[in-house]
Amino acid sequence: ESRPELGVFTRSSIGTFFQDRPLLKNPFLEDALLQKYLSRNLPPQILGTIRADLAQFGKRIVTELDVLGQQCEDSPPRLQHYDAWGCRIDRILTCPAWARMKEISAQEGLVAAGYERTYGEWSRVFQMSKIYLYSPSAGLYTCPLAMTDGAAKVIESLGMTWPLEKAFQRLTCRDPQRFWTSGQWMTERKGGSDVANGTETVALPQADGTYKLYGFKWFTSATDADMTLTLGRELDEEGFPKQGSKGLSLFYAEVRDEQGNLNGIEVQRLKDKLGTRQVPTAELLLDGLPAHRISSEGRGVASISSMLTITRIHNTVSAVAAMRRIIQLGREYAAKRFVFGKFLRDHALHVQTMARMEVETRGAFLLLMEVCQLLGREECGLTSELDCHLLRLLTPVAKLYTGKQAVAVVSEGLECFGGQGYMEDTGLPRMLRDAQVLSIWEGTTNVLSLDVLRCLAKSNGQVLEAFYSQVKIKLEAASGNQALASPVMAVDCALSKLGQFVQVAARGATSYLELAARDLSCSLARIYMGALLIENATWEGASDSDIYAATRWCEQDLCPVVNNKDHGWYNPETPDKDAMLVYEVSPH
Ligand code: UCC
Ligand code: FAD
Repeated sequence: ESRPELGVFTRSSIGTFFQDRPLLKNPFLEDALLQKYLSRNLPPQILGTIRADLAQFGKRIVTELDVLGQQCEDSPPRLQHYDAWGCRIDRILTCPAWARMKEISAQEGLVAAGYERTYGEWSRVFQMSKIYLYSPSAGLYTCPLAMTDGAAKVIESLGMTWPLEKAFQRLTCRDPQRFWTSGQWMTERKGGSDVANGTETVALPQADGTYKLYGFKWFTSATDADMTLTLGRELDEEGFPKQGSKGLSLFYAEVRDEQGNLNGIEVQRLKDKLGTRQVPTAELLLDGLPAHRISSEGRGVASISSMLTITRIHNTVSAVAAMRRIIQLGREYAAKRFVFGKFLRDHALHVQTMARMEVETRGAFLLLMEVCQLLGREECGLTSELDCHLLRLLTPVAKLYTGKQAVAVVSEGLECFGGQGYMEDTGLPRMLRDAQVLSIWEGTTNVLSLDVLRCLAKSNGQVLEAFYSQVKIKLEAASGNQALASPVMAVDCALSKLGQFVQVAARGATSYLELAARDLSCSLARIYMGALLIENATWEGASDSDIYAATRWCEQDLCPVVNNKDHGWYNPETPDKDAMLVYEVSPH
């Protein structure tokens, strides 16, 4: 019997086995669902061009952008308060890769594509597909792009009066030298959710009709932006700030003057964050920031809501993209990692784990694309009233549900790499740290659930009507398809339960609905995703895996709000019981 070669483990020799790393392959070519979605939906005359653009961009992600994204992570922004001669400069220093991302974003039209509308109603699907491929490699440059897109949308909605016309051109151009990014400064120390009561910033009118803003913005991301949209209060006749939501107006401000110095802004400090470390997020003192009021007086929140719609859709893009990327890497790794006598991909239990992640991702992806499709149609004037209601409802539903899914799926995804999934230099842990913010910024899960309630309540039943009829249309298209009989029945049954719940709940107290808001939003998400998976599986080009995905999705509780109601979770005594549980005092 030959002795093992012990020499390989001595001195500087550390063994001969090295695990092959998971390779990033062209994320477009690797994404069967995206490709099928495009083939199913896009008109033939644009399909080829869009596919070619995405395939080319996918290649660029692998060969160029992914490395830049990692550099953004490795060289986080810094704040330089003073120059060598003691002058206060508050310069935010970002790395060359971050600057390069700005140039590439302009060249690739990552914002522009949404406004050029080259592909008509499909322009948003095209733009968001591109950002979806880019996001996991973007070093979070998707954050400024989201706000830039949102600002362009606000300007387009409000109309292009001076100086907004110039800003709009900059935000939506493809010329890297002229391209601007925007901030979105809404959060102050007293409140990021409760903006109406949390905003202390005051807007002092100037003789020329402009304003100067004085206040403190507690979170401002991508603070290296060129301009921003922000909220402030005007003064009443006695000189006091007008209170509440109706006291807030929307302002446009340019962050720097022509010499590049900050315009009446002091950067207090940069935030020390769990994730999104690539992005500078700062606390800002506004000390006379020159600004233009761009909403009518007191219509600040309503006017910035179109920005919220866009940034929440971008948030959904990032959530789904993170799930898709961890699965792409995970399945690559599973074909290379050899344990217990076979590759991971041949261990049924491992593949079952990944299949569960895949089903979540498919549901999330289809909901994302549905929202993008609706947005694109709305922007081309092609939406019915029903479509508009649906877009209003599905935007917060998609944001809140996919934000939570992303954390769960990416966390499970890290485990697929074993200990390596926990090692910073693999680049994998960053994905989990970055995913965690998706359920916090742009409205937390609870706050968006209340937004869902508000939008249901405001429309006199029409929003829910839109939801129902869309789900029904999708189910009817699958009727007669034996392979889909079981998921169709499950969604139909959940829809009826939801209907009964809403009818009863609408007659109850507001507190009842408030307690149910999160479960209701979750039910809306699961039912709609079920209908979309069924619709996707009904297409003639669908595969067996599409049918299987729809079946698996619909085996879960699609309408948890009803089960939880039956458990008495929303009863008048429940809040006290919940408080008892949370605030139990130690007996010693
Ligand atoms: O977090 C932020 C940036 C992070 C970095 C960028 C990430 C990009 C994405 C990721 C990519 C990687 S910026 C901060 C975001 N902050 C929030 O999302 C705030 C969360 N809070 C809310 O959403 C609240 O629901 C508020 C602030 C909107 C509620 O405020 P009020 O004052 O209570 O407002 P009201 O009275 O409910 O609404 C005032 C008006 C109403 O219209 P009218 O007056 O005509 O009846 C509402 O219907 O605004 C309308 N409105 C909306 N309209 C309110 N929300 C909406 C909406 N979502 N859509 C349409
Ligand atoms: P709070 O409102 O204090 O919420 C605390 C908790 O209470 C949450 O769990 C929330 O769900 C819950 N809650 C609040 N109200 C209710 C209610 N009525 N019913 C039930 N539960 C409720 N903001 C900007 O304006 N611009 C930016 O660029 C920006 N960048 C950010 C970057 C990062 C990395 C982070 C983490 C945040 C950023 N924010 C930004 C702020 C972000 O939008 C807010 O943190 C977020 O909206 C929540 O507000 P808050 O922190 O005040 O939390």
